[in-house]
Amino acid sequence: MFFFLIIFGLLTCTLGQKSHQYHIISIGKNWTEAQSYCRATYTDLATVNNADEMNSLFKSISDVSQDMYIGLYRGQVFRWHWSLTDTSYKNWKSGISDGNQEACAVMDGTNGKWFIDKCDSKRPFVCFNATASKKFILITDNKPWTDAQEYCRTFHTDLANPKDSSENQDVKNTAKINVWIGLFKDSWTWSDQSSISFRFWSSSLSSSPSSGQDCASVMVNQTGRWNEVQCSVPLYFICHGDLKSQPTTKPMTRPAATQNHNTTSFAPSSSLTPPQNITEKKNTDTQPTQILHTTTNNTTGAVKDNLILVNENMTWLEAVSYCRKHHVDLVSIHSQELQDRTAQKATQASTSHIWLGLRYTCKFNFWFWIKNTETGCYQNWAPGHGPYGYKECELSGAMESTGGHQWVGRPGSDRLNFICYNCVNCQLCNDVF
Ligand SMILES: *[C@@H]1O[C@H](CO)[C@@H](O)[C@H](O)[C@H]1NC(C)=O
Ligand SMILES: *[C@@H]1O[C@H](CO)[C@@H](O)[C@H](O)[C@H]1NC(C)=O
Ligand SMILES: *[C@@H]1O[C@H](CO)[C@@H](O)[C@H](O)[C@H]1NC(C)=O
Ligand SMILES: *[C@@H]1O[C@H](CO)[C@@H](O)[C@H](O)[C@H]1NC(C)=O
Ligand SMILES: *[C@@H]1O[C@H](CO)[C@@H](O)[C@H](O)[C@H]1NC(C)=O
Ligand SMILES: CC(=O)N[C@H]1CO[C@H](CO)[C@@H](O)[C@@H]1O
Repeated sequence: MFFFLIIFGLLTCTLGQKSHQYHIISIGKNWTEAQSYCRATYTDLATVNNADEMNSLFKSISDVSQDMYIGLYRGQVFRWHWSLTDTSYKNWKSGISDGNQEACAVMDGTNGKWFIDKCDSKRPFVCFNATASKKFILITDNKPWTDAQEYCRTFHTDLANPKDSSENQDVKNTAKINVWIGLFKDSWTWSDQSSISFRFWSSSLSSSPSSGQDCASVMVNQTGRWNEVQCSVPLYFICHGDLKSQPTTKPMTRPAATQNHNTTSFAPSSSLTPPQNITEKKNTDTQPTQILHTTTNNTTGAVKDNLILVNENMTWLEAVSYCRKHHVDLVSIHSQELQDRTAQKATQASTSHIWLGLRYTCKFNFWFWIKNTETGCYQNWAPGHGPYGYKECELSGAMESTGGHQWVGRPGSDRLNFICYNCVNCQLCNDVF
């Protein structure tokens, strides 16, 4: 029963960096209900900044069977956006009348000034290629603006996006005729009011706006391309941001006593016989039933349900023995994602706290996870607990079953419910734990 811990990884934490987290909620809701749900539980309905984010989001939802809402809806006010990246540079012809309606921008090939045209007019265009030695390429086929954008995104990077007068001059010299550039005006607005210009519409959408289709969904059968749908249709949806009521955490610092040790050993008592007739709760989450948390880097396959709440009151050592006998181990939390899933299970415990695989060692004066990985940096201590908090020998880590689900130190002899983990898909286990 002896095992070794690599303490080094646990203590070299880079704190404060959080990846852009998406959460797929597989419950059908209309758009406004979905927005309320995301705002109550996370930050908001999802925003997508660029094609890379969209592609990795799409990879992580490849096993979801229904279309999903994102946070984009048709607003009242039309605003100019760049197809690729927003820049503040402007070079409009004087006297342009700019109504509150859809429009696209044309560059005058004789002087480089911009003017407005209907987006379905057919014109030649200039693409931008980030990897080519010649950045701007003239395409002389006449196309509507969206088809021109699609062409440039397929064969190059995007439509030309001059960010200053020198680049504008380059585009003009490339074109010499009137051409579309990557500037368009629409009324689509993000739920969190961010001004992100990125759009990922399906090319099969009709160009005339269909009445009442004022919300955007991700189409699973079209590699994540967006569709215009009626906001009253119940769909699955995507939220972003951290789970709410997640307090900020203090850094775990390396205590002086450990400077010369980067491994130690810990042996739970092997003489304990786990109690018999244990009742377990598997997959019994009732609210909301089918939440599937997923992050952009495709760990979805492994994370579905490998956490088991054991509704039995045991000491910390009994809990460790129980989990090792029946599953793999007591849960160790190395990420926000795992914290969220553990917290969700914990709400069904009958005790105020649940044991985690977290133990304090008097000998070296620090806290450690019994299952450690190099990636673990996440922590969620309640004030007065953890590395800066109250300490005594035989202290073990527990999570609050409700509220902020913060971690506290409790005497290992307390009797609490606990959460074990299983390897559902062992190939991916190292990604998760
Ligand atoms: C433009 O970039 C793409 C990659 O995005 C590359 O495959 C292609 O060859 C480039 N085109 C030209 C004309 O250089
Ligand atoms: C793709 O999904 C959309 C929206 O759900 C649906 O209208 C369309 O028929 C589907 N297309 C195919 C080829 O399955
Ligand atoms: C969504 O449903 C709620 C009632 O559950 C309703 O009040 C609201 O108007 C609906 N939203 C849309 C956009 O249909
Ligand atoms: C997933 O993302 C987390 C946080 O960004 C990272 O620590 C982890 O290594 C990633 N896993 C994979 C399989 O890429
Ligand atoms: C465990 O302890 C809690 C709180 O003391 C109690 O409500 C619950 O009934 C106990 N469960 C068992 C199985 O003894
Ligand atoms: C698109 C993609 O890479 N999806 C993968 C996500 O992970 C699961 C589980 O390993 C794979 O089966 C998918 O192919």
